[in-house]
Amino acid sequence: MISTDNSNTAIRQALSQRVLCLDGAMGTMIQTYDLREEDYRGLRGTHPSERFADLPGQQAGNNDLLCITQPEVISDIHRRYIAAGADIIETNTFNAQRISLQDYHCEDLVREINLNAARIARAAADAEKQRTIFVVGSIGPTNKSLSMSPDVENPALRALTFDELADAYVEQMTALIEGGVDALLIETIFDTLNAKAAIYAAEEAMQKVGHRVEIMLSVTVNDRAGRTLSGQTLDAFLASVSHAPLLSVGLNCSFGARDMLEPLRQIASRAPYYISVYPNAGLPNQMGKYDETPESMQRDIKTFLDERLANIVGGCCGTTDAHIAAIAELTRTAEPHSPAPSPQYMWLAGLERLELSPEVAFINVGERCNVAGSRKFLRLIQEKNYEEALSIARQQVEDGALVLDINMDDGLLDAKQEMTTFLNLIAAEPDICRVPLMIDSSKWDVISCALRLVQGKAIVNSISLKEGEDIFLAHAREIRRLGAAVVVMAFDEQGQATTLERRIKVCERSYRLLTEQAGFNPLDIIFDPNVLTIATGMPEHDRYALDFINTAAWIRKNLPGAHISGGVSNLSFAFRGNNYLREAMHAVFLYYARQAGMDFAIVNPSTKVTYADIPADLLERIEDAVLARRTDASERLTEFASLISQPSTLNPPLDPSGRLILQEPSTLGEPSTLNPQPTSLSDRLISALRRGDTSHLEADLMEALHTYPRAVDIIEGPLMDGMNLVGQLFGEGKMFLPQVIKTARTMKQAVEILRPHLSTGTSNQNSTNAPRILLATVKGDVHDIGKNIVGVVMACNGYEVIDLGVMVPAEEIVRKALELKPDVIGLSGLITPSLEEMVHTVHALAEAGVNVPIMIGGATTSNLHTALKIAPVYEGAVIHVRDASQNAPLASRFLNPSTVAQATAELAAQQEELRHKSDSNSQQISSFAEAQAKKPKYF
Ligand code: THG
Repeated sequence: MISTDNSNTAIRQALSQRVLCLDGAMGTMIQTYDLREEDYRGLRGTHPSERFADLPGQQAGNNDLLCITQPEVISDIHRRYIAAGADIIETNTFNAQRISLQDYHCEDLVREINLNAARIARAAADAEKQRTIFVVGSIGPTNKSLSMSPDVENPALRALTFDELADAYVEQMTALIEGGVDALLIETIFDTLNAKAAIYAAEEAMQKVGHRVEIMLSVTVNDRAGRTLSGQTLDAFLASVSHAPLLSVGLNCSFGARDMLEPLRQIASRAPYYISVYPNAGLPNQMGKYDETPESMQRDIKTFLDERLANIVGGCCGTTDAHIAAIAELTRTAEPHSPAPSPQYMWLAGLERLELSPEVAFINVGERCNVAGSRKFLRLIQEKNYEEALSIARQQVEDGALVLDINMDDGLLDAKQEMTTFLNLIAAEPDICRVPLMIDSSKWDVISCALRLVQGKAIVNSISLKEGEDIFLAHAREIRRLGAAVVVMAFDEQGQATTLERRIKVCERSYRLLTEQAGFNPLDIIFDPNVLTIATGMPEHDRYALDFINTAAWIRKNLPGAHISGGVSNLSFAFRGNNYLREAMHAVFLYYARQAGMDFAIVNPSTKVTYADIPADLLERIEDAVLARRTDASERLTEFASLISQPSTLNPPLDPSGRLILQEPSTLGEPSTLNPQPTSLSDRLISALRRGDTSHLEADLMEALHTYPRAVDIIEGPLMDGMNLVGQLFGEGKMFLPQVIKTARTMKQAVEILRPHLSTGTSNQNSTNAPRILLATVKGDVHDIGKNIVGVVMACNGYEVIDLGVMVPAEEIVRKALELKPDVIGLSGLITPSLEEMVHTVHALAEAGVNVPIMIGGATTSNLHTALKIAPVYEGAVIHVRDASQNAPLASRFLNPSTVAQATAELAAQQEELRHKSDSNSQQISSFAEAQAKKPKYF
């Protein structure tokens, strides 16, 4: 067993004293060497070799391969960054795991690339004799998401499993550690579950090599709402990775430095680690070049350092050694950031964080998604009616549940499979997965599988000492590595603890084992001292509730940090069928248990009965039973219960003095809904789309069919208005991506409901053939997250989507365009060289006589570049699309005969204006000679 102590690494010591400078982008620097296909393959260079001559596909762009084929180039880049003043250099391994390398048919080179990369960087670092240079292994996210489905038809699908990703990372990280890196930098995190897989893998890799290195995380904030692409807030992200022994967390990539200030302040104020920040050199401009000069970036990073927000600063996409020199200069005098104190309260997370602060005080966990605790939920799962099963989850959140318990344990169900399906479906519902989940199962394999599916910080329900210490500890350690809190039942080898003494003994023993041997944070431990059924008529059961309450008080006093929970509905099983009485008992129990320190409870969140509302005579009898105040308490309560005639009523009839009127039937109306529907039909449709709420969609659309002249008018009227509103809210940061996708799915349902009513001959919504969109990531580029999202959104909008994948050569796109005659073509690309490739592709399409609208999207693309470089080579419309929420409304404008003329004219005018402006601006650009004179000198 190797030491878990990281407190003395040299990099940690350096960070305690000063701000360190991280190097800049690898890609931008590689571009300065103007490498060609033959160079990537190693056919040319200092040690030319035929080894990779026959690798299929294109290799230009496969930067990680250069660690084998052009080590001098990589070494030279490290040397240039060190000369510029970097204290930390990153290995050239951002994509060097088998999942990404598969795109280049290089998956068998993982070990060699990473070993080489680490050694090249190490050698460059060690060659510097004046200063200590640290080497960190660059670990990218891959282009697959563990939390989001790649397929519109199937939100439960995942392109990759946690274990596949973790295994790929273990392979990469093992080689990096062996090659001598000081730390692993898990960077450009867009999905926290991917990062959790990397953290999990890092632990395993360190165990394998028998050597510990530091772990650093860097997240990418993807929209103006300050969330990750997978929808988490930064607070939720921090909570979800808080189990890892991190050296630093921070931000990279994103927009330019200026837009990082707010999120940086947020993360720096909360995270109990050193803080890193390494922005892009701004957003790519029309030429695909990055606008921020070393001076302007220096100014922005100086504001971070002046506010003492960072310990590590550097550069991401678009930065070069000139930028790093400017940044390094700042670090010489900058005051380092002091990490925030460790959190005082428990952190849990879904898409949002839940902090158990004194203001929250109490967490009610919704019990209804439990096949063992709800006949209705069981039936829905048996019938695979997931839609309605999800609505039970949603209703509980609306009713105020702060956490949702999910339990699929049933003899006739495949619990693991059902858990997987349901958790993946929940992940696509932002109004449900906003809250943390409680994974409830008595089967370890169900728990361990479930923890690999949730990106947030969940709670495991439960583990116990019933099978002895070894299993208890093994499970606890695994839960910790997967980043969850845990409910510990008061069971041991002898069984369920029912007396006060035994409950205390088992909880105390569990606490010691968890904190002293499994490395558990006491704040992440929740004891369940067993809520058992009272008033059963058996005297042995009389003290069950009271003993729970007293155990809770003891735990609060003696086991610092730990929490207390219980399944409250168990208490009243003796009164099954009498919901009012049951809920009244629960209210009384919670009233006393909360005072004793119970701060979690698994309950039905829709309960309406409160302690204060219970009529005095009933209250007395319930308190007698809960607090074991009389030996005949159980009898007296049972007697009272039989007098309450309407067993299921929640609002018992009271007389004017507040006493129950017994034996009077009463009826209970439907509970009023929390969100009243907007009144006008079009408002209702727009609102349904915006909220992704399909519950009234069918009825509203049927009504619309009577109001609007043609079905297509509904799509192009209120539904498109809804999509536009979503696009606008997304742009303003008021909605985030999972919500946009949910909206798109609602649109899909709407289109499907309307499809039988769409007559032929109308614009793009055609009952016989749906409009067809051809999508491709252009040659040289393997990024496809954005393109895949567009595919989902367009499919939802009734388009037939033909996705040609990544690295698609222009000829292939032309061939498919001629063969399949799409109504619109979407070209995607993330890296700068893709801009040129897009010009080439669009030109080739034009040559082939294609003139359908082309949509351009991806990080480096811009309105300006589209207007200046792409649109002029094409006869039809070339439309730049800012984000995936815009594709459908834009496409519809260009495909609808009644709007196309205006849309085309507006686009032409807008692009003309951009070209004109750019013309007049270019007057100020320095002459070639001036530019040459400013050329940095490297050699
Ligand atoms: N401790 C912990 N976890 C738990 C429990 C616990 N998980 C399961 C359970 N106990 C808590 N959940 C429920 C859920 C429902 C009910 C009781 C406990 C319940 N259901 C109705 C009944 O059985 O009468 C069924 C109603 C219906 O079918 O709709 O009471 O103690 N850690």
